[in-house]
Order: sequence, then C-alpha cells, then structure tokens
Amino acid sequence: MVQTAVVTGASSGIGAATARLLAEHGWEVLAVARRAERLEELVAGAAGLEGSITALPADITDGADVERVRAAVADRGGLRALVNNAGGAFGLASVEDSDVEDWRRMFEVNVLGAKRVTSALLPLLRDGARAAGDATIIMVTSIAGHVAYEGGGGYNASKFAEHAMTAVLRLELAGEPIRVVEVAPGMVRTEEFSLVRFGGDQAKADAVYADVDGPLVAEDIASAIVHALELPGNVNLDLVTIKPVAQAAPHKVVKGELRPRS
Ligand code: 8X3
Repeated sequence: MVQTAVVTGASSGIGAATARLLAEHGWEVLAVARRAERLEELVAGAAGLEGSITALPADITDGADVERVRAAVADRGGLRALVNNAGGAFGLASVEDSDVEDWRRMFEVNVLGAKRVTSALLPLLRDGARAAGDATIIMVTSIAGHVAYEGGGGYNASKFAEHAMTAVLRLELAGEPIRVVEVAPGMVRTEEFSLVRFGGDQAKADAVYADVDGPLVAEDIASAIVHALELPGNVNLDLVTIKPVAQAAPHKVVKGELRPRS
C-alpha cells in the first residue's frame, strides 16, 4: 500500500519541512494550508523525490474546507498518517491586557482546527490501518502546552488544550492500531512563527533568536516526526519534547555561546 500522509499547516515552517522530508522518504503527502501559492512552491520543490506532494488548499477553521480535504483523501483510499501541525501564536501580552480576538484565533486553529481535521480523517486512518496494519496521528503541540510562561496567555491555554485533547484521543483509540504521538517543540527559528506572534514586527521576531546558540530549525522537528512515523507500528512515542540546548524552559533561554563551565 502507498504510504499516504496529510500534513496541515504545510505552507511554511515545520509543516513544509515535514511534507518535504516525508516525500524524500517515499510518502505521498497531501499538503494542507490556506495559501495555495506557497503549497505550489512546495509541490514544485518535491519534483524528483521518491514520493510526492499534492497541494490541498484549505482553511482548517472552515468545516466545508475540511470536508473537501476529507473527500480528496477518500479518493486515494486509506490514510497512514495525519500530522496536525497547523497552528500559531498571536501576541505575547499579559492575560489582563491581551486581545480576546487573539485568543479566539488561537483556539480556532490550534484546538478546534486540529479537532475538526482529526474527526474528519479518523475513518480514513482506520481504512489505512485495516490495509497496512497501523496508522498514526501526530499532534504538533508545543512546550507551551506543558509549561506556562508570562505572556503565554492564550497560546499557553490553547496548547494546554491541544495537549489534553491528544491525551484524550489516545485513551479513546485504545484497542485500535492507531498511534497518537505528541511532538512538543520549543524554540524553533522559522520564517513566520515569531513574526506572526508579533503581528509582522520583524525586529521583535529577530530579537527572540538573537544570540541564542543554536535555536532549532523546522527540519529538526520534521526529522523527529518522520522518525516517529517510521518506527515499528507497535512503538508509540507518546510525547516527544524537543528544545534547543540553550532553552532550559520556555521562559529560560540562555543567550550567548554555550560553553562548559571552568
Ligand atoms: C513555540 C515554543 O517556547 O515559544 O511553540 O512557547 S515557545
């Protein structure tokens, strides 16, 4: 059976890196994101790889769009992997001062979007598991889903919720050959994460990573995701927390070169 995977949030960052690495490993990837032109670049970049990437432009906060994704996936038969990666942070203001609309957007995409896609695609993951023996759901959460930090506000709340949803899902799928893996990244320097968080302020976004000795890159997370997917089907990496060495906790990032103490 062809290994088919859906990756959401595939237009940039961790999602794009994961889609590409899966295609390098021979997977047929259905790449979901709102920005069709970014997806087309991803598709073009995958030419010649062992697997393939197909663009499925869709907004996971829209039920009709997700239904279109479900129908497109159903046309291809079963699904072996769903990578629920779409999400983001909007703002770094305090609970008191932050904008409730930012919170709403974070809950819409980080929690409800992941729930909507999971509900829609679970029957197809079961088809994949019937045909090939197993299937996998990867939830890309965040260390912000495990540790609170000042300014984390709605992002922390939505990621804690996504972590909880992941744990519930694993319990509810017990007895089926469907793995539920949570990948919780820390500081990953991508083109857009901090830029989006700070409303397009490039200087603020750059300052997050300035003088950090080795922030992660999207490919680091992609390789963990692909590793989790390609382990034997009985092996479930329940929770993979990945931080750069310079980040001991979300709120404790050491700046400057890392050196052994003398
Ligand atoms: C992003 C990680 O440390 O900015 O999900 O919360 S952090």
